[in-house]
Amino acid sequence: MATRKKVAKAKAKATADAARAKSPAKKSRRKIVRLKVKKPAAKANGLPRPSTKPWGQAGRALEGVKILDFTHVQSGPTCTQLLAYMGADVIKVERPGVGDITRGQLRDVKGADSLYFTMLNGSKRSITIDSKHPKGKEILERLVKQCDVLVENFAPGALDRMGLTWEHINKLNPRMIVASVKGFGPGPYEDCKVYENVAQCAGGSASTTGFREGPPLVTGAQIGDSGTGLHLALGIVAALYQRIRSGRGQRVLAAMQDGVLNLCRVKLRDQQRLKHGPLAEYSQYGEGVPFGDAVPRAGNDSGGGQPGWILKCKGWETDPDAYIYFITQAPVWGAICDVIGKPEWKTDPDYATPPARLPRLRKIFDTVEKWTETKNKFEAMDILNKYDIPCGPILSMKEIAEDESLRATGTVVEVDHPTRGKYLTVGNPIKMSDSAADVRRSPLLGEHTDEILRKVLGYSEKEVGDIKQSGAITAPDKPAKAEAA
Ligand code: CAO
Repeated sequence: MATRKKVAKAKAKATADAARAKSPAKKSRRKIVRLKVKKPAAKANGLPRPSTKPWGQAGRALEGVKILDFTHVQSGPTCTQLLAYMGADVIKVERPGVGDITRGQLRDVKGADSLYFTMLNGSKRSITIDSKHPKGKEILERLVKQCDVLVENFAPGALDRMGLTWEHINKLNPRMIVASVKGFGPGPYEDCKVYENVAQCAGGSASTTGFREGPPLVTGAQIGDSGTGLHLALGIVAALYQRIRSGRGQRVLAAMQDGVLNLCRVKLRDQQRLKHGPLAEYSQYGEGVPFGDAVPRAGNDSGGGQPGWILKCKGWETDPDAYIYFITQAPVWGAICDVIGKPEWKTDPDYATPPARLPRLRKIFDTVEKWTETKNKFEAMDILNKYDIPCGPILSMKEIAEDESLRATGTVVEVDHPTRGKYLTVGNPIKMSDSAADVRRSPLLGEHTDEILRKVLGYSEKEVGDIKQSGAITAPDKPAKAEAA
């Protein structure tokens, strides 16, 4: 019966083919079809045809990417929060009952997650899993199979001790990217635990920050933690792109020492320049202070070829932030002279050219300061900007928190949290015209455990019940005590 049907079908197809070959009308239609296929380069470079959807409605940049977020404290969470802002589904795995240690650090509202935690873990989902419990290990392995990227910043060796070695992960899911922040890369310090300031010191920042007469200084910007998180995010996105071609994952490592050094590269530049003579743009050159064999601390000297300094503005006696950064950019030297009431400096050979000014920077900035002290920092900005003189007010955190324009661009965002109420967070500093930032509040500890077990990992009602009974996702009777900050 089936054979007879097949023969009849084949006959019918042959008749139709013959008829199509004979009919000129049909022939031309076939031609048109061929032309249609040839004409538009629908998949130029293997890319799909440009979306016709309105901007911002074609999904977010990282939509569809699942991240197993095994990060804590600051460096790792910064990385995964950025990926979440860009649309990745970030599943944060936390220890039952305790969670990320920062939930309880520097608490300002009793009983609520700290701002330390909430500002670094927005737009993520939280699942609690005891990674050392046999059932917990099983759940983690399911997550490894489901996710695209595992991000972690445990102390060296901690992930291996959980049984999640690279070899094992790669066997479970050859497409998985395993991304880590560590304090140091391979070498004498690779086993060390590292926090922000250690990285600033080991990466060249502390030695080159501060005033010549004072000790090394750490900066307020978290270049070791958040800076390295940013580096890691870039590595992850590049690895995801490479995976499209290679089909396989890879390990991505961002060491905090390396990240800090990358941000201090101008100082390594200056270290090499020292071999060829003094660094003329450093104020100590003009002050006649000899250079040693390592790059010195340069106070508020600007790092580039255009000398700059921080100058007092009106009110500096009582307001610690009444200052402006002022740059004596060469192309606007004439305008600077006019504004500060020194028109004669435009032609005076001691001041008219950049090389002539270098040994006199202290005197120049003292004179400019006499002018800036007569204006508040915003008045000075208004005047200087009219002449394209590069400058910037020293903005306090209070002023930044209240800045309307930063709110308008989504760089500062207010979100609402169920236990602490409204708080400010930093949104995505990277603006994308077709991928609006997805900035949401941070999750409560284990808020999404149930939904992830069921919807992401496909556990049945009974299995979820068994998992709850097992103790793999709940706090032990006597919860581990979170360490103080
Ligand atoms: N279930 C069970 N155990 C868990 C767990 C979970 N869900 N999550 C973490 N743990 C365990 C780890 O397995 C580890 O146990 P072992 O030491 O027995 O292997 C333990 O918690 C502690 O992890 P840790 O050593 O990473 O944490 P720490 O507080 O002692 O150290 C830090 C913190 C930041 C110094 C260290 O993680 C580190 O050096 N990380 C790399 C560099 C880094 O990112 N530093 C920046 C931090 S931000 O300032």
